[in-house]
Amino acid sequence: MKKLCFILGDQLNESLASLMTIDKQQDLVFFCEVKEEATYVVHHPKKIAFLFSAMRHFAQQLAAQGYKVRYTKYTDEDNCGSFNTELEKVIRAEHITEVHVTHPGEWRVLVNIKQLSVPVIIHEDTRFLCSLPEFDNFAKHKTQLRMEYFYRAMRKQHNILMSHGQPLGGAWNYDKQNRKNANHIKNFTERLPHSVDAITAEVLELVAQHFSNHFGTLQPFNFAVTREQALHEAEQFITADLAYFGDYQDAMLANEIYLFHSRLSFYLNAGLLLPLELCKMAEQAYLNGLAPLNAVEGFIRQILGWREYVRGIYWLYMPAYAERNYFGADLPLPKLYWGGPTKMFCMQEVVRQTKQAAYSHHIQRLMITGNFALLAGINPQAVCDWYLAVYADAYEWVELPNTLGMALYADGGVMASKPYAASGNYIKKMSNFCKSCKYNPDDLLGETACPFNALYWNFIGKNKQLLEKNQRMHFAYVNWNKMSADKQTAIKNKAQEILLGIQNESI
Ligand code: FAD
Ligand code: DLZ
Ligand code: SF4
Repeated sequence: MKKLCFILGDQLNESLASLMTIDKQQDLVFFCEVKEEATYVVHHPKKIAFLFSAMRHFAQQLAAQGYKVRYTKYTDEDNCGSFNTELEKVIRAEHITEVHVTHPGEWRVLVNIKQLSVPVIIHEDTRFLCSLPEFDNFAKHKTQLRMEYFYRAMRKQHNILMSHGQPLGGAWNYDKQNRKNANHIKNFTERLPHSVDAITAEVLELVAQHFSNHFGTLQPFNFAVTREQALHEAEQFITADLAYFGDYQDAMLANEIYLFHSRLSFYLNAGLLLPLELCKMAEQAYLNGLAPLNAVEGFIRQILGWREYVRGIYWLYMPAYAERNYFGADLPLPKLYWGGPTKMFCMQEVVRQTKQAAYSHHIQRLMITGNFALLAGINPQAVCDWYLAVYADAYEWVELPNTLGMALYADGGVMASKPYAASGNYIKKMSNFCKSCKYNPDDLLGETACPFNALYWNFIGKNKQLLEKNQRMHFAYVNWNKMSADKQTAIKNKAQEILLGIQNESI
């Protein structure tokens, strides 16, 4: 019997369960760069370059440890272009009798890989802290799932920020302290430089040649592409930025992409870093007095709570989840998401940052591009394809629940207890964007009124039947119901004018 361990581009870790089951001397490890994966959405060139370079470095590392590694490069002449065609080729050539793979991160890949001509053994992805059966068990018999209760159970189970069975500091969550804007802050940590070695240089040339038609700029390229480099990124975050992570988690600034965010999602999701080690590093920083509890708890909640929770939701509800469209939203994705002209400074700036860095921090994804798509009624599947393409940390297991569920409420409340809908006032409070904008965030109906305002109230009015009974929407409907019929009509007309303007690129 000869086994093949197939390692996907987002599984670059030595602890993989599928690697543990093979015999180094006899069995094969296989990686492949294929057109189907690189083009099923128009991935950002930085995302493709990061993954191909990280895959090649990891393959080299395994070969140096004595594994028998076979690697198909994107430009190999006989590259068949998809996972399964490449796998069948190796199965035939190497007389493989069994394929071992760690649970893929996307439904579509899981379904396809089971079609191979030899038995396929799917191993649990032990990088995650909550296994899929454990999540099913958490979800069983509950009428409504909420992240907060899942998170508390995870804190207890993994004994993180706990003392004698109680949360450190006496509370589970310090989110109320984490809502400051950062308009007064001028200095942020300089990014670590990562040198471009021969492997990365070859990949950059390949990506420039084959993917220049994809949205996004390839250069400058400064991603960590090995575990060692990713660990340096993590250490830099813990020592320089973690202390401020909580306070400024929701703040947004023009020309400042990262603020105090960790920018570690690329490395976590690709396998270069592990979630538990990051939680432990953050906990230790608190115990050493390097960062306050609100910051450390906030950071740990994202990883131990949200990240594990969205994965559980994805696998619990797929494949039907991807089709959900609670509001029946059907507007095509406007060109401004691909850098088309817009006078809305916030949208222009977030799309610009995204194009440059293949990154945008959580609040920008949720409250700018996500909020706008929700209010304008853009088709959820089109929005999800955009998020999957443009962010270098995007894989469907994490992108879909965040976009379709959290940002668009298209799942009708599985992920979020209410839609994250907001008017221009929120953006004015949490960013410095409005100061550079042609629109006025305090105006609802005038010529220069912020488009988010009429779209927000139009969304509230239009979806009254679906949302009014939600307790958390109470104040919005008290205010909507207080408005005169004339004002409500004026809002609807203004929103129609804006929606038309979005299509003809005059907004
Ligand atoms: P930090 O703010 O420093 O947070 C620390 C870590 O916590 C992140 O690295 C990430 O691993 C984890 N995390 C934080 N929030 C979430 C969350 N909501 N879900 C899962 N993990 C979380 N995250 C992705 O990794 N891939 C995606 O494709 C993705 N798509 C998103 C789409 C939308 C519409 C929204 C609202 C959020 C999305 N997120 C996604 C979650 C979040 O925005 C990113 O994880 C975060 O911005 C990554 O930057 P960071 O590493 O600096 O995170
Ligand atoms: C995102 C991506 C891209 C662009 N290319 C490849 C590839 O050529 N080979 C590969 O193994 N993985 C790639 N990936 C990551 C996969 O899309 C990801 O592993 C699956 O979607 C499962 O999450
Ligand atoms: Fe965005 Fe409105 Fe502020 Fe302009 S005024 S930046 S459109 S929120």
